[in-house]
Amino acid sequence: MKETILNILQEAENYISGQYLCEILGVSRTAVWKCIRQLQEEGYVIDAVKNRGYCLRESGDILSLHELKRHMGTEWMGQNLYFHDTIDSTNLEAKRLADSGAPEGTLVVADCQESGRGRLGRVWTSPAGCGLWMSMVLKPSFSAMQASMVTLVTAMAVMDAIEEVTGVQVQIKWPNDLVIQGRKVCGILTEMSMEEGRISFIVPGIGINVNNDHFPEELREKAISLAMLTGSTVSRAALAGAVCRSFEKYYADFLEKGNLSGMKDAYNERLVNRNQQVVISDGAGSFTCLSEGIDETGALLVQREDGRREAVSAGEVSVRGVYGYV
Ligand code: BTX
Repeated sequence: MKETILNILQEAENYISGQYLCEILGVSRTAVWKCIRQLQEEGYVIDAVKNRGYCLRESGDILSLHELKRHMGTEWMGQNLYFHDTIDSTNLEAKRLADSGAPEGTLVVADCQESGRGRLGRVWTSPAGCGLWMSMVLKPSFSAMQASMVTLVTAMAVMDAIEEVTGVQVQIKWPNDLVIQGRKVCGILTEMSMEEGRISFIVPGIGINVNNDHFPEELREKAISLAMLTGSTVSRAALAGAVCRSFEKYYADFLEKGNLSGMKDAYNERLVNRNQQVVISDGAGSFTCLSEGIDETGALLVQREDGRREAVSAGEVSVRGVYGYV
């Protein structure tokens, strides 16, 4: 019933009388009032005026299954949707679901992650009430060789979604970070499971700092949130919907072409350290080179100091600027 009242208030542009709600729900005024109180406790700003009824003022940044569904507007991504107030990690949960038969397009969103994960065993700080922590399940038929490109497809999707929802221009730090003013606003962790040489599923996990007003000491210089830039609260549910819609578009292009040729130029335009010196580190050590941009497989084309050119594959490498993170 609470859900129905919320839907009615969200669709209405003006006051809805208590009497009308009682009639169509077939319940007492007290029952309606209880639901209104619950919605207010969840954060909805609802005016209650005698002789006029109820009017929903704003939804602000409420992250819930209801708000996520309302903003999804997708064909397949997020149509099977899970929301958790707190979870260990949305990537871990998406992998558990994928393992037990969840379909392609399953989406897991959490308000807070207790064990948010970055790449190579690193920690992703995921406090409650301010970030968008989400993981998607893909069950593709392409080869494992193409899987690393999914991270770049995801980065494009998130970049467009952030711009659509906030108007903020984002840059990409190859292969899996989105940055603004040299600070990380989003990280992407793509994980894959194989069986008998074939991909059984891929889980791209996205962490976006949305409404954080501060970061722990160790991240203060490295991290930024969208609200810190815009000065206003951003709806995480609206952003999640925009990410999923944009992902469907880029992923379709990737599947059609089998590579990133359809988005390579747009990716390179936003590459934060394009045509700059970067330090690449892998298991064997590190070297300085000029970063020229990605090719259509998503590898980073670099020129070594002795003039040799090579393509560096994403994976177990990290890239940083000569003077710092970018
Ligand atoms: P990464 O290994 O490239 O980045 C991790 C590093 O980023 C950390 O070592 C730390 O320095 C920094 N960092 C940690 N938390 C934050 C933050 N909130 N904002 C900015 N910088 C931070 C990047 O890994 C991939 C992160 C993916 C996170 C998503 S959230 C949903 C999904 N579930 C999950 O457990 N991980 C993914």
